[in-house]
Amino acid sequence: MTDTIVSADVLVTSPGRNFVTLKIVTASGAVGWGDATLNGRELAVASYLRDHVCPILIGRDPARIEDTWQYLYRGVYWRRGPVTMAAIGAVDLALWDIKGKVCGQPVYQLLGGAVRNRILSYTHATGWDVAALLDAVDAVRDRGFQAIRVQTGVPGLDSVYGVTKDGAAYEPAGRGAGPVEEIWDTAAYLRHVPGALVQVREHVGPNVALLHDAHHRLTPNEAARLGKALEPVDLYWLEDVTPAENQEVLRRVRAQTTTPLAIGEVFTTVWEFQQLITEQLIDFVRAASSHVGGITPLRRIAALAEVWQVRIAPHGPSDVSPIALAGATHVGLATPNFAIQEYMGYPDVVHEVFRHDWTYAEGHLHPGEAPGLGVEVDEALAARFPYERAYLPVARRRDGTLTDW
Ligand code: KDG
Ligand code: MG
Repeated sequence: MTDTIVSADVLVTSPGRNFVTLKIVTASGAVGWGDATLNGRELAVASYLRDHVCPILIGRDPARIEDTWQYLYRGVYWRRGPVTMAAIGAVDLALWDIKGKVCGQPVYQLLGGAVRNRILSYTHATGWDVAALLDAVDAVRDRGFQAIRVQTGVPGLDSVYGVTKDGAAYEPAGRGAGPVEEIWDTAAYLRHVPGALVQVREHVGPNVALLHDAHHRLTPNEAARLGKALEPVDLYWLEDVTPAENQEVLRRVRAQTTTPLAIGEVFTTVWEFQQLITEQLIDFVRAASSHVGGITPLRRIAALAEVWQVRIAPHGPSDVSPIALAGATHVGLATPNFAIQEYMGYPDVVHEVFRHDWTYAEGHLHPGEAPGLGVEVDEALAARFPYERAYLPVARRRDGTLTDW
């Protein structure tokens, strides 16, 4: 018998940081959860869903996941873009959750079953100076991580992407009336980072995977210089070396360095990855299961990438909710060219609002065996944390020019 969607509602909650969550309920009583969080623009996605998407979901067959994806992507005419794709991603995640629950199977089984026993994951180590960074690296190794993203402060700068002065977890979104403004100096960064990362490599030895995120700030030539300078560090990857636009520039970077490149947390469709994958300009795709429009397109990207020996490694910072993280881990367990999952971690209260079956142990994640995605939202607890306006920072050069953050 065909089931139908009877309600679709959006919850905005802020247990330490903002999350936007979609709840879809069917006539048979199945409940599906999706993540629609877009850091710093949360309410735009909430409105897109509430005002435009939720009304047209009512009465649809929840089993028709691909058709609903096409309906919301092609059917909108004004397609693509992070707001649209995060909204579609939430619907897609919620429908996979429902399909799993209806079938009594974890989503990874519906994707073809496990191709590995567990998923390698990496977390962040942050230190304002090298000594603090080495302590942070030791601390995350003590928690079992064998893959670590390392970010360090830069002499002469007051704030640096990914780094806290007190070693606390880095959370870029700041609550308040407007974005914090940071001063950025690429030359100082390029002078400092290679030497700092060489010291990290010497400290951990050859067997720990080290990653670094340049966060969109370099020109192609600067990126090539950094990639070359980091070759002795033997990075697992260097991430987002150049801004998202103008993908041709990666050809120049690629021709100059063998340091592996990871790109794509801000890309929202398979088409934005097409050139990067088919020209093998990158080694790792960073798409999140939410921002790229759900599990359905993430698998499509993975299939294209597999043909070109590119691997996928979904985005998993604190602004990707435990629901989208669950989506990524189900894909990860069932997808051969899945490499590694970012797991920045969450404060305890987030684990209480989003009760999840996925687990972390010894540097690895597993999606669990609960039917669907395996995440249930405690709505009463979520309601105790109303939305708080928050923005990502903006960056300016020393002369005041706005630059990429
Ligand atoms: O919202 C911005 C964050 O998601 C981003 O800064 C995190 O670059 C990031 C990463 O690789 O986790
Ligand atoms: Mg990144």
